[in-house]
Amino acid sequence: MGLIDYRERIPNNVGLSDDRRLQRALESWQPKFLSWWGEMGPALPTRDVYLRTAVSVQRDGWADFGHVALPEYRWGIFLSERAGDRTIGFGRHKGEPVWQQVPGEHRAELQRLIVVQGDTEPASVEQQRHLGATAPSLYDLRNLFQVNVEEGRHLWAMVYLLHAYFGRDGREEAESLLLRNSGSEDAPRILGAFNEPTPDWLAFFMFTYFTDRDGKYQLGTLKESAFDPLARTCDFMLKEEAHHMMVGTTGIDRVVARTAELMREHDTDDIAPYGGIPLGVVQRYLNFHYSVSLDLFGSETSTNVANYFTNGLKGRWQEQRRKDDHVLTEDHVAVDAVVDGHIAAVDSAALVALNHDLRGEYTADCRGGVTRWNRILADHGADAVLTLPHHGFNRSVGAFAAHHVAPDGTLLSAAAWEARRAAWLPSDEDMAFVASLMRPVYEPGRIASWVAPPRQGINGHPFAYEYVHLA
Ligand code: BYC
Repeated sequence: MGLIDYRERIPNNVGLSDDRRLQRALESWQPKFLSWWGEMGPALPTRDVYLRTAVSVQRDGWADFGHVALPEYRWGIFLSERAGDRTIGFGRHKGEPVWQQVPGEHRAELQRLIVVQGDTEPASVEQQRHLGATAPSLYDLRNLFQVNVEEGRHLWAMVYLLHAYFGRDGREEAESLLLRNSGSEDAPRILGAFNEPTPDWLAFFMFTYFTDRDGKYQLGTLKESAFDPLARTCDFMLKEEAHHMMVGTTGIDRVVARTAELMREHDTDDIAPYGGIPLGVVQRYLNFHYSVSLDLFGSETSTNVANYFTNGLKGRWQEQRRKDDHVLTEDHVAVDAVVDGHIAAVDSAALVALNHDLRGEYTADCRGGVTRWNRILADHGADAVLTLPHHGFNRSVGAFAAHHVAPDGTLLSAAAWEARRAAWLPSDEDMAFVASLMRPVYEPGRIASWVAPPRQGINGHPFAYEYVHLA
């Protein structure tokens, strides 16, 4: 990078221009990041895109809008400012001052958590690489790129922590984050959902609703961490995460609204001939993305999570609002498991059940989405409803991984489950049909047949604004 103005090129509030060691680490990593972005980032050539860039953590600084050429996006490094003397809120170090450096005894676990988090960010960019070729509108295309550059920035956020606090091991891990790839046979991404393809825009909206929402909850637990730089980094990332979930929530809203509109107009559920996505297909996509995202919470009972909590590395969702001792050594909770061929609530120590606790918060949030989509259906006069499948359905991680659970929670034999697969999960025909609808619409103000336009544009601009200039 040569002689550069770090505040200008890499907006930051970590004193980068005065930190030679960090500059050197980033100078060697940044060209590799840019070459990864070129190879694995958005494939559609564009001249510029109307994007927001975080240029400071002040109220008006974290969302600076303008048309930007994608490779010139300024991926910055920001930690939320924290007022006062923060103390550790949970676990055996509760009440002690938070850590500004990594304690030797927790180094390996903290590094692992940061690497797992960091690995998901570039993975999602890779998964979404080809979606630009089939965007339903310029507005949606812009949102895709906004999500992509911010996932890129979240990668920078984790790489900053690895470079600044984990020495040589951290630098090596930062390089490896660019070497694993989504879906790769030899070097896949770490977590399952990040190796699944995102082949079409319905999958993208489901991913940004369900999988990004796991991100919200995991970041929410890391923002409680006793390791203050991690806590403050995650707190700032959550601001950006909110937009990604808005893309998912309103994306599915708009698909459901269009589907319901076509059902009413043609008085049939079979709206495929009219260029809409039948509700059954939407339900099967929902089933898939929800169940794959549940796997991201790990096993219902896990000694890893008990250790993370006890050692102060990872808290609970809204830890401060919990009305208990924040240590949990004496507490017990009921966790679902399969016992003697039935799903039953089994007593578990609360500490090992913290993945289950977080998953419960997440599920309650997801129910809000389903209620919202059902209201849209009802408003259009449709009696059909969408539902969230049982948490045991289609699981590869945890207590239900070895079982076959129907979306309604019935335990089945493997053969009975397989016989119903196409009714519950997207079939090859579903995917081929959705793929057939995916044709790009790049004229400002126009939109594809299968999705309703948004209620509002971005940053006060109308839907018809030229959000993207293609190359
Ligand atoms: N796939 O004790 P267990 C986001 C591994 S998304 C593959 O049950 P634990 C985003 C696990 O690593 C948020 N492997 O679980 C969204 C462990 O391996 P080791 C990402 C899995 O450790 C959209 C073993 O199985 N952030 O930000 O209690 C776009 C036993 O695990 C999976 C985080 O996840 C899986 N699904 O919890 C962009 C936060 N699940 O250690 C971004 C950081 C588990 O025995 N990560 N395994 O080799 C964590 O807190 C925890 O690692 C997990 C797992 C919650 C993932």
